[in-house]
Amino acid sequence: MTTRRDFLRNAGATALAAGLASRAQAGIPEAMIQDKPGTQGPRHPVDGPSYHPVVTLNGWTLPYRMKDGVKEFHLVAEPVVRELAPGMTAHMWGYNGQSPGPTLECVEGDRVRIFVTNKLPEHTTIHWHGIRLPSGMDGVGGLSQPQIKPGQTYVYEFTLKRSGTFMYHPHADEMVQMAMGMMGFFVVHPKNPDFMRVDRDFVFLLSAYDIEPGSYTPKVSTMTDFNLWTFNSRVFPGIDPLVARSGERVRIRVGNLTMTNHPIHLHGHDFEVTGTDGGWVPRSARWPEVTTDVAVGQMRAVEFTAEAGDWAFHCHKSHHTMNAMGHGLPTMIGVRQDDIAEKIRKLTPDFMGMGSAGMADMAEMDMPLPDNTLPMMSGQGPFGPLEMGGMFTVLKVRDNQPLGDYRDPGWYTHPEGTVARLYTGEEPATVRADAPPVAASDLRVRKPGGHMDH
Ligand SMILES: [Cu+2]
Repeated sequence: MTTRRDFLRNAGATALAAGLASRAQAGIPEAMIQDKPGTQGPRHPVDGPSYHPVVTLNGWTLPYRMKDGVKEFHLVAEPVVRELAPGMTAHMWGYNGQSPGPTLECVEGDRVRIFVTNKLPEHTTIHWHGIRLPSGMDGVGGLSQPQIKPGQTYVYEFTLKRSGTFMYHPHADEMVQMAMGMMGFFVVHPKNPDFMRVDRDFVFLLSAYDIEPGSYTPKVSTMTDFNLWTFNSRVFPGIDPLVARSGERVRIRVGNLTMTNHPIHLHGHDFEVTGTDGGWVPRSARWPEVTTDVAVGQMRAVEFTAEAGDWAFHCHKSHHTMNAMGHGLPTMIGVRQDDIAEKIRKLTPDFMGMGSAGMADMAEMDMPLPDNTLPMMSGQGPFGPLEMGGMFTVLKVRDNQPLGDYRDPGWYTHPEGTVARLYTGEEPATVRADAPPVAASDLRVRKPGGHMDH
């Protein structure tokens, strides 16, 4: 992680100063811009009721100002440049300098006033997904309001009646604007800071992009065949780790604004789904899981007690832990290519026969790639290449991680005798199990015929 506590303290002071400066002015609060993709630490409230802030993975929380008892935010919809991982940037649309936009954090009972300025080349709106509000504040262009034209600023104002985890996104030219990266999180904390209290509370959105190798702008009409599967518009190895201390209660809130479902899987723990975008899940309705499917337009908050180690945390669709790849690749497992490769190389000197024993060797190959294109799988772990991309990161839990410290602690030091080891003894002879005899009655197959059973 790029942020440190002292940096955070300074950032908080800057926000406070900015808040004071803007308070002197009437009208719209200034729009704060963030152009760095690193995870910012929690932004503690400087004003209004107390709460335990969230940490947005590879993102940040938008500062607010208080004006006459109303929390005021300023979102700017605009073209942005987002680094998806070192070595690749994308030309997207987002809010306040980033895609996704900043997380908004409020408290149940807050009155909010959100100014939305449109700096896009086309009209937009913002829909506040999951929040109960007057229908005219719901942000559906044409249905609940006129679209916000380029250059205009609209004001949304409502009272947050319930705590929970919500999202925001355009409801105007939605296919294009969401394919370009326009979305963000809206967290409403409970009025009672001890209700559903956790020690660490992470949030991020699932989003997917289709960016041709060598290009920068997402294709906006792709329906299912995306090639970049992201946590908060980042792909592994560009996604920061989730860091915790052993024994801490950890919550991870995951919202899905892609075009397909994502079974989100955590190693080394079992968790419970404690919240959806409809609200908190009562204790009696929870059950233990290690994977939870987050369907399109859904949010799932999971909670668990952190156990020491380095634990993979990823989407369980194996294509979603890969970066841009050709889905038309033939399976070459078991195909001998050495003789034919020599012949092809005479015609195309760069040709490499590959994948005869799977595709793992491709992670180690130094293949020439087009500019602004990431390898299909990459990342280096303490034991070798990690062979991952896309929706993958590591939950790093340490016994001695300082409270409130989100810095990457490095790789886990395994206690002696707790790492899988190479066997170097004798190999016993292979023994084939005898198949038990099959009874004749087991082979009776009834062929379909007639409708006598109907
Ligand atoms: Cu997935």
